[in-house]
Order: sequence, then C-alpha cells, then structure tokens
Amino acid sequence: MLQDYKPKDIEAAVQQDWKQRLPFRAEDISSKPKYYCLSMFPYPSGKLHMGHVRNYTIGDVLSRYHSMKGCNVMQPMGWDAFGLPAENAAMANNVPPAEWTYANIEVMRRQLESLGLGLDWSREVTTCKPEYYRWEQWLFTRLFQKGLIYKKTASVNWDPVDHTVLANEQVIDGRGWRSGALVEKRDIPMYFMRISQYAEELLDDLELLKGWPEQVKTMQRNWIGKSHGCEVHFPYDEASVGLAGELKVYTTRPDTLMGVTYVAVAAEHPLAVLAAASNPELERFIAECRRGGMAEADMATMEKKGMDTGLFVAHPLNGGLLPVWVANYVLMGYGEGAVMAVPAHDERDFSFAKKYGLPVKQVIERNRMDSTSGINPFTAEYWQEWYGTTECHVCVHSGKYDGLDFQQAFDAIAADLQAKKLGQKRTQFRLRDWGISRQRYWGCPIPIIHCADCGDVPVPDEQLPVILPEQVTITGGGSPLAKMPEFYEATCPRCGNLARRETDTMDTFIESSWYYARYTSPDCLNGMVDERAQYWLPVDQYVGGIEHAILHLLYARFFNKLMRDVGLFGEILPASATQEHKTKDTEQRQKSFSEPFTNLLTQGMVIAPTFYREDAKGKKLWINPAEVDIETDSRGRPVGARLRSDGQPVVIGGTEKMSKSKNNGVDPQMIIDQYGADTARFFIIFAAPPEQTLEWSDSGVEGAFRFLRRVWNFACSDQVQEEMEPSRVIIPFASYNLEIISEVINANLHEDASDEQKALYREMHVVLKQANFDMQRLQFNTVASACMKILKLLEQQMVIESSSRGFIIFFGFSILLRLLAPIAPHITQTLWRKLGYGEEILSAPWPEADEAALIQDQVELIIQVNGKLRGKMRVAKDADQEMIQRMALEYPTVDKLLAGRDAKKIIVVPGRLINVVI
Ligand code: ANZ
Ligand code: ZN
Repeated sequence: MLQDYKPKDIEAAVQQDWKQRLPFRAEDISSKPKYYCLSMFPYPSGKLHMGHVRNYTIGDVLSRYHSMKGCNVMQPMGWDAFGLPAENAAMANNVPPAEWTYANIEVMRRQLESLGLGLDWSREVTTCKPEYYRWEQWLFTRLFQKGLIYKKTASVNWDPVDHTVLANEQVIDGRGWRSGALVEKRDIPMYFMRISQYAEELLDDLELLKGWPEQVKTMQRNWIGKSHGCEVHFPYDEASVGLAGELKVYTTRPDTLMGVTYVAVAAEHPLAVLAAASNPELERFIAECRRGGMAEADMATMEKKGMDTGLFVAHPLNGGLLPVWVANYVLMGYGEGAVMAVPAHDERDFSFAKKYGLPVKQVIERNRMDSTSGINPFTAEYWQEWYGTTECHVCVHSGKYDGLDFQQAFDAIAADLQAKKLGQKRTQFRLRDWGISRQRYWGCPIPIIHCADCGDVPVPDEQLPVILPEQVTITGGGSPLAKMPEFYEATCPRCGNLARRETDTMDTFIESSWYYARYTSPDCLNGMVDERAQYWLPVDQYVGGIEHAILHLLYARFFNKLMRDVGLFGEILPASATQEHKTKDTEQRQKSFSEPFTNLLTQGMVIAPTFYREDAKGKKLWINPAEVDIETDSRGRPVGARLRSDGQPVVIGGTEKMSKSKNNGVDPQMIIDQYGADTARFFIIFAAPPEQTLEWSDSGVEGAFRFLRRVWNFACSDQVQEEMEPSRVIIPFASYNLEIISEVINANLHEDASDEQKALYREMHVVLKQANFDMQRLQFNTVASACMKILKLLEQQMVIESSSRGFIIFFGFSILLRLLAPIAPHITQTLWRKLGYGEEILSAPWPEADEAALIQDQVELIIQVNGKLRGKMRVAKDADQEMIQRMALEYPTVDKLLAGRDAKKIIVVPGRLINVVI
C-alpha cells in the first residue's frame, strides 16, 4: 500500500533516533583514518540564512560521504558569539548582550538540528563563555611576555558626541552611525600582535597548501605583500630644519632616485610636526588631514592635498636640496611614513606635482620598438603602460647610471647608497602588526593590570579567567566596563598595590582564530588544547565563504603557528631552529602542525531575484520574493510580477546576493517547514557546484521535492516491494560483498536478461562510476543528478519482465539510497531500514561501480586444461588474446591445477574456448 512522502514526520523521527543513538560522535581513538570536516561557525544573529544552509549542507555531504568511505569523521559546530551586533541589539531592545546571544544560540541550534546535519554536539564551543576565552587570555599573557604582543599608541575613530570609540563599520561617510557627528582620530594606547614577525613564514607556507583555491592564496600573498626595495636616507638641511638628522624613506624604485624632485611626509611624521610648531597654517592642515581618517584603498582615488613645510633635505647622491612637503597620500603606518617623490614615474606624485607646480624630471625611458614606444609621457595611456612594470627600462638623465636597465640601476644605486651609509636594500612586507584591542564591552577582556609602579602586568594564570560581567546595561556612551569599579579595581599581582584592570577587550577575530583547535579538546580544563589536538589536526576540509579569504584565514594560520611555537602541539622546534637540532621527526612535525587547514572549499554566493516598487520620491521599496507571484510566458520565462497581497504589479529587479538591503532573502526555515530539510539540501546541492554562485529558484525547490517523492513512491510501491522480497533472502546483503552480488547478478543477467535490461544495468554502473569521480572532485551537483538518472534507470527496469529483475532492483536501489544519503539523509535512512538493508545507512559502505558490469559486450569461453573441460569464463567481446590468457591463468581451477608452474602452451579459439596445456 502506497504511503505518502511526509518529510515532516520522517525527518522528525530520524532526528529523534540520531539524538538517541549519537551516530555522529567522533571517536578520539580509532583504527580508521581520521577526517576532520569543519564549516565556518556562525555568528549567533538569531536567524539562519541561506548562506549558512549552503555552507553547512556542503560540509555535511562531505562528512557523511567520508563516514561511508570508512573514516572516523568529526564534524563539530559552535558559536562565534562575541561582537558588535549584540551590543547594538542590547541598546535597541534593552537586554544585556549575553542574554540576547544565548537566546539566539538556542534558536539557531534548533534550526541547525532541523537541517539534519551530522554534527557532534558534544564538542560545541561558545566563544563568549569563560571556559573558552580564558585560554586566549592565557595565550595573551604568554605572547605578552615573549614580546609577541606589545603596546603602542595608535589612532582610533572617536565619536565626539557619544564619547565613544567607533569600529570602522560604525563610521558611515566619516560620521558616527548613531550620533551623526564628524568622526575624529584619537591616539590611544593599544595592544598589537606581532604578526609581522611571521610574515615570511605565512607567505612561504602558502606553498604547502595544495588543497586551497589559487585565488585565495593569491589574495593572501597580496595581503602579506612582500616587496623588494631600498631604504634611502636624505640628510636634513640643517639651515632650514635646525638640527642634524636624516629623513628615511622606503622605495621599490631606487632606479628612479635621480628623478626625485621633492619628498613628502605623512601628517603625523615627526618632521611635519616639527615644522608645524612654528607654522600655524601647517598645523591646521595637519589637523585636517588627521580628521580625514583614510583607508589605504581610497589613497589612489582621493584628492591629493599637501603643504610645503619650508624645510629641505639633501639628495643622498648629488647633494641637491629637495623641499619637504606634507601630503595626505602618504600613510604614516607604511614604510617610513615618507616617500621620495618621482613625479615622472609615479602617478600620485605626478598629480601632486602638477597641482603644486613642482618639477617633473624624467629619468626612465622605455627601450621598446613596439607601439607603446610612441606614447606621450604623462597621459593616461602612459600611466597605464608604465605603471607597475619595470620591463624594458633604461635610465636617462641620470649621470653615471644612464643606459642601465631596472635591475642594474637598482643594484648600482643601492651599492652607492650603502657606500655612503645613506641607505641599503631592504625587503618589506605590507602586512602590518595586528591591533587587537577594542574599546568595546562584548568581547574577551584583555588580561592586563596597570600598576603605577610595575607598569603593565599580565594577570597570573591562577587568576584567569578575567571574567566579563554579563549583567550590564549598554547605553552607547563608551564601554560599561570602564564605569564598573567592581571590574576595573584590582591589586597589582607583582607588588600588591591598588591597580587598574584593563577595560579594553580583544578583537573578536581572535576567537575565530583558534576555535578549530578547541573542537579537538572542547572539555580540556588545563589547557587551550590537549594531546587530542595532535590526533585531529590539521583540519582535513574547511568549508566557508570567500569573504573570509584574507583576514580570518590569515589570523587562523598565524594562531596555528603561535600555538605550535608555545608547544601546544607537542615538542616542535621553531622554524628558526638550526639545522643540527632538527631531526627528521621534528621537521615532519613542524610541517604537519604549521598549517591548520589542509583543504579549503569556498562556497559561492546564494543569489535571488529582487522586486521593488518606487515611492513618490523615487525611493525603491524592496519586496521579498516570497510575497510575489511571477507570471511567465509559455516557455516559462518571467514576464511580470505581482504582489500577492494586492495583486498589483511590482518591478522585477536584477538577481543579486541574498541580503537584507534588497529584501531578497529566502528564509530557510520556511523551506524546511514547507518541503522538509532533505528537499532544501537536495536543491542546494543540485542547483550548482559548491564553488559557484547558486541562483535560488522556487521551481527548482519544487523539482527537488518531486524527485524525493518519486524515490519514496518507487520504494513504497507494491510492485517494487514484491519484486524485492525474494532478493532480500538470497543476496547476502549484510556483508555488502560486491563481488558476490556482482557474480549473482551478472550470472543471472547473462542467463535470461534481454539486451535492453543488460544495457540499463550497465548504464547504472556507468553513472555510478562518474558520480564517484565527481564526488571526489567535490562536484556534488552532478552526484545529485546521477541519483536522478539511477532512479530513472530503475523505473525502466521495472517494466521489463525477467527473473533477474528482483536482484537488479534490490541492489540498484541500495546504490541509489547510498549515493543520495549524504545529500538527503532523512529519506534515505528511513528507506534503508524500511526495505531491510540495515540499521544505519551511514555505516553502510559507499557504493562502488562494478567493473564487471561495465564490460560492454561479453562472450562466454569454455576453459579447458589439457583438453578437459574445467569451467566457463565471461570476457569482453573485444578482449585481446593476452587479456584472455591472463584471465584464464587466474581462473581458480586452472590456477589450482597449475600449482605454481608455468603453462606450457595456451590455445585460444576466439569466441569459443581456451585450452591451457600444462
Ligand atoms: C619612489 C617611487 C618611484 C615609487 C616610482 C614608486 C614608483 P609597495 O610596492 O606597495 O611596497 N610609498 C612608500 N611609503 C609610502 C607611504 N608611507 N605612503 C604612501 N606611499 C608610500 O610600494 C612602495 C612604494 O610606495 C614606494 O616606492 C613609494 O613610492 C610608495 F616610479 O618610491 B616609491
Ligand atoms: Zn605593582
């Protein structure tokens, strides 16, 4: 009797069963190979969005697939729980951030459960809990003592009305997001992590990451930004500066040194400050620059502004005097905070020089006889052609350097500077040290106590964790911690005097930099991680969004190296250890614990159509796709759309990334409620390869549902049930012995099947073989379509009468269920049991294609030994002599009779028999 496919009931029952039997618990000791599959953990905003669903479905498919392939799989989940939104929500709704966060976690955990993810919840990590963040405080104190964390004054965004520091994302068009006041720069002491010390290693080790997308590695490489250049010192002109000294600059183009016509310094540069002391106009200009607050990215396009300081420096090689300007395009935090300006060969310097009437001196020519040689200098074309390349360069108007190419000039000028002690070659990294203190409440407290006598004293281990008070009211006017004496009053751990506890918290990027390691030892009470980390790390597969391609991944890679170097992964010598101290073993360990993520998959965006209406002022009001009915033409193409509630037309916008701002997000919960998690998962996997953009489509979701219903109906139909009944007894399914099954089926097929039936059976294995290939290269969308093809082949088999049909259906359907299991775990698990294949589909072996079935056309050969009939053997029709002979020798009876001897002669009568003479 046909039962309806009711995903709600099925999924609830299966999830209940998982809750009781815990099949996703990862074993810390196992004889199976380990497979650690990690999806980026969510920020508990309170609502799962489609991006999460895609991310976690991909991770789950990989995890389940590897379980069935025989791995000891760990797939954990947790919460990236600190951060700004909780503070904003606290202000809006008047609830403490902790309360808001924990409530959201409960909601989202239920949502994740309803997706049917195979997660090991016993490893759940919540980063705002003291048992988690105490270990980053512990690490902080270690790194502080090692000098890998240090304190330095740095500028922050200051809101003068709200009296608070703003995060970059809270500054909108230069104004505070709440107050609307013009944001100022303020210098305050901050803590920095010396990531620059690891720049070289972070760059070099990208080579180890064979399983990462090239694109991500390139982004990391550019971010680290190693450049080869030169430090050049310009001696002060004592007459104008009033003291002796040198202005240092960093340049990647020492070959242009003879073309320098001025030098420019950042507004914060000491020389600018010195000049401003006696020049009020300059002082005003500097103040204006500092208010600007400029991101590096805007540097190229913003309007260049500057002012002459009236000071001069001397050219290091020819002694000529060069004016010193303050320029807003020079960054204090980069290089030396000063540049040697070469207007003829640097576009920024050029537009600055033009604006302020400074000289332009060309010192490079292009020695090229092609179309580019005729380009007029200083045109857009010229900059396009010249910028960023040093190919085919020759020096001109450069005295003794005339005629040298780029590298020759670079070397010669560097050597001359060195001889004069006015500079030398230097490689530099773009990567800055990581400012980790935040003047915010909802984060991990920085474990430092400020003592008037002892300075900054790290909190001793036995006083950790420094607990963040959770019962607070957030008003928006600065961190509440700074107003809580019970928090900030402390005694100095060194001298015992009254001292003040640091009220800054850590950048929330810190929590996500090591959570992957904590999952290995989530309950460890006496350390960040324990020896289980050495079993589970590195993560075998990391899955997440491309938006984390730079910072998060770089910080996590950095933390892994820090943890390695404080000895958390066992005894490993630092990279700097001398060769003689390195043994094979330590070197191997050094390598295997250097990088946290062996393979990285960056999933594509989820996009959806947008709809809007314009109000009287032309402002777009975005309408959610769920509220819209789409009209299509006869070919199914959309021709119009109407708002369901009023039946009036709406404008169809473009297809864009699902977002709040365009109101085009589809709520995953709605899809799950309506169609079930299996449908949502199947659609997401089917609609696009994991790394590509996925276009949401309601009809696609419906198609996914219809397919799963067809699977269900097929399995539950009386005819199929009847057909399978005897096979259950005959095929030794519990052993899943492919060889035996293959033999039974192939023998049967041979005896009574029609050509069509054979072809259909063969086709199934062809599809399976391709699906397995696709699975390995993470092309899950074609695995999903393989499932559809196999169902169709089985449906076709059902209309052919034959005695082997039962076997084929029984075995074939088990292949379909297993192939589909990682994608749609509930329906497959339910049918697996219902049809008597076994208890738990997750522990069934992954289906492999039957090579014997793949042989296209077979003939049967009689096997003789010394002319006596000894058996029959099936070979491909087009098998060559050599292959037939080999198969005959391996035939069990022949092999036995040979007893290790060589055959004297093998006679093959094509298509008929084979005679082995012993
Ligand atoms: C002279 C010159 C001539 C330059 C030329 C470029 C082209 P990368 O490659 O990113 O390391 N620079 C140095 N410090 C700077 C600062 N604090 N703010 C803004 N610009 C700065 O860039 C190095 C180049 O960026 C340096 O080489 C310097 O300009 C500029 F035809 O020096 B160059
Ligand atoms: Zn003290």
